[in-house]
Amino acid sequence: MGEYAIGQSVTRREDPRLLRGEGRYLDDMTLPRECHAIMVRSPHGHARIRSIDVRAAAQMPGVLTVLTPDDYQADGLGSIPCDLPRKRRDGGPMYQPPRPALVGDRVRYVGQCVAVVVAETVAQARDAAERVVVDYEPLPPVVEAEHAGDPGVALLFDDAPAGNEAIYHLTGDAKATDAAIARAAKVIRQRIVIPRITAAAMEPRAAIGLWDKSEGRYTLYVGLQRPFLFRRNIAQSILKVPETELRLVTGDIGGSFGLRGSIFPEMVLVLWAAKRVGRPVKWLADRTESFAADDHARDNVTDATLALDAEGKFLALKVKTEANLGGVVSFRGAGPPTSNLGGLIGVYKFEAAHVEVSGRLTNTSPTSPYRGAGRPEASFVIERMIDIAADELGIDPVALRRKNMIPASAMPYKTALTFRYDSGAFEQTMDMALHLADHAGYAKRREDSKKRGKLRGIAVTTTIEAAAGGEGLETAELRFDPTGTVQLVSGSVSHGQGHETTLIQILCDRLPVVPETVRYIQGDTDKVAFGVGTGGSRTATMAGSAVRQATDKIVAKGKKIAAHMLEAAEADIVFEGGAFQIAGTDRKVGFDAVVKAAFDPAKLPKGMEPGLYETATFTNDSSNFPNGCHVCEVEVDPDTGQVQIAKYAVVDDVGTVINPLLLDGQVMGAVAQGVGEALMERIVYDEHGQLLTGSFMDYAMPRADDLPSFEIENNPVPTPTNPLGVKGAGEGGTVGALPAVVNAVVDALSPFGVRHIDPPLTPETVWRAMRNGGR
Ligand code: MCN
Repeated sequence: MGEYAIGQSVTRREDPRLLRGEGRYLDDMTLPRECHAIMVRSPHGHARIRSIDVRAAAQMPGVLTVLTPDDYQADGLGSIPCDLPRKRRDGGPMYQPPRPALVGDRVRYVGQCVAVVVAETVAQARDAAERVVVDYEPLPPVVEAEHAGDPGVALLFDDAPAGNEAIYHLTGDAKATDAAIARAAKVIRQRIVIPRITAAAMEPRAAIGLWDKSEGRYTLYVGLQRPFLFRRNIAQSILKVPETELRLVTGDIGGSFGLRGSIFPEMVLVLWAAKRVGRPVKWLADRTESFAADDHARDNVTDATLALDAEGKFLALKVKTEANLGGVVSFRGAGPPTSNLGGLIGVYKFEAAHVEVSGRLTNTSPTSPYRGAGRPEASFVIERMIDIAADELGIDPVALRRKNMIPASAMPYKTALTFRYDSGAFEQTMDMALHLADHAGYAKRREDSKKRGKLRGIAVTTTIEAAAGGEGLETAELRFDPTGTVQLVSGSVSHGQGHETTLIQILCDRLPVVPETVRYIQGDTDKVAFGVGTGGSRTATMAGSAVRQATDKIVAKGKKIAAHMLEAAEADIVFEGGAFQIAGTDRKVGFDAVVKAAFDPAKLPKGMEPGLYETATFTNDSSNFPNGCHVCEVEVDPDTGQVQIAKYAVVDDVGTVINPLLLDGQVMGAVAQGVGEALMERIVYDEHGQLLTGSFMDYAMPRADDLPSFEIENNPVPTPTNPLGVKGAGEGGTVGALPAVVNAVVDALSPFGVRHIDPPLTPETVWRAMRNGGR
């Protein structure tokens, strides 16, 4: 308690060792007798494989084995599934193409694994990989979802549905939406293109596979988000062994952002190769390999229609999206285009909404969730459409938002599109943001910019997203020692969010343990009984509530023990100030004494099991809805098109704030990712399916000097959907930043007649927009 409690800005326990270089990332691990794998990857976007000849490679120095698709098939290994089933156009199950970890018939994107070479050293494996001869017959590729169904475009798989459409998803009320559009006074239509981006985590993807002959089981060391989901799928669907024959272990993770939420072929290949060669097999991607072979994200084209009445009241939103799934449907690939569509109508009242999504296969790397996973795309559409509408109707964009906002008094509120908002004070949050950003002083700042020859623009955008939904459980376990120290075991996995600090704060908020002595355990399927993991901004909600539940169980058992020690009735015992006390008296026993007694059968009530270890599984049946308001000001250089973010303010409602310092870090990092997406990041394939952005020379990442000093405040409205009142916080910044930055730039360019520009707003794009009015 005290300093280490909910609401305190405790500095991260993780940081000292990470900053001293004492972290244990994947590449820091070396196992005895370890050898190395290099993947032979497709250089073609689309090609038939005529033959694979590994004879020369197998003779190279240091080579232990070269494994091919035929070996894969002969060993009976399975296909990597898609874990989020959806539907296809005829209503049947979505099309799930086969996805063996090595492909032998036809490659469908640059970087797809065709063979794996295992050698004593990385250099030897790399040399040998260059001697693997694959005879390819190039085929015409398609790289854009919009064109995947064009006449003459081949199906990527012989049994794929027409138009390469693997997923067809509908939501909302089509009839009511069309009726509202038909009677609207004003109808705004806009095509919006959200480019393909990539996570580019600090430590590229890596994996070590181990086969322990004496135990008769596999161990996979890998950075991941969901240990048990991975274990089940890899064991059952791919290796075809019982779950107990696979252990997954993760150490420190150099960033994930959704990337490590997918099962990748390389994970399977190192396990398989380890069994084949009888030694641990390590694989570490280099950066260029990551650009090609990591799952990418976003990449969709949306046609949006916003209908308003004569007073500017929103009536309906209609959205049709073509989403690019890539060359196969990834493990979580069906999620982003279909899972967060409720966000399309934001924090606003609508009569009706309707969404139609086509998910199409193309000759590009598979797409997967990336920070926000559908949420920034949704927020971008609505917030862009509102600014266009405000411009066309001549209404102030803040006033238009205010007019249509769902009032706090309407909570809980069932929206016109799937979501049921539990709580939130959207208008108050916007007003706080306007104040924080000194919105009133904007006109003067714009004049100052003008004097310096710069164009200034401002945007006020709101955000809302679903957090902690879907996989509705998480676990926590508290294992006390007789001396009062404790191990906190979490089913979740941190990739840099600071879970160790956060969850120990929740523990210490309730129990008087010494924070420094708490040992935190995560990410090892042998040490953790079960859990779900991290994603969808769920940990503070789910793992946090599980820790709270586990502390409640400790208090409940402690009361029984204390009652026995104090010779009082259990009902008379209260737990206050870190001690168990007989209510209304000064007779009490300290927490430490109760812990000690818990391990001494002689001190326990008759029939009580000794020990003090409690597990808790928290379940929820609904998401919570973190929301906020971003105010962004940009300065544009009219000569070069260079955009500078001049000012950025955020007010967030993430419910109860567990750690304001860590929350600020989450918001800043997330906004930075949104800024990158808005201004500079873009994965590009040419018409031959070749990847043109294969390094940081071609793919721009935001750096510190691209960002201003952020102004951040909170407007916490605790959610009733969990015992802590917390809402998710890990993604809101990214969700809000994409529309905030783009809207601000469009505002700055409005004197040129620019109505819309698709990101990324590189200097060239902005410069051209100024010259041709955005067309
Ligand atoms: N927090 C808080 N109060 C709240 C909610 C959260 O103080 N009401 C703080 C806590 O410190 C908590 C952190 O924010 O540890 C994030 O909590 P939460 O929103 O529950 O999100 P998760 O921990 O489940 O993290 C997932 C989220 C997602 S989906 C992506 S993607 C993402 C992100 O977090 N990837 C990250 N942040 C990341 N940060 C780092 N450093 N690395 C990543 O890969």
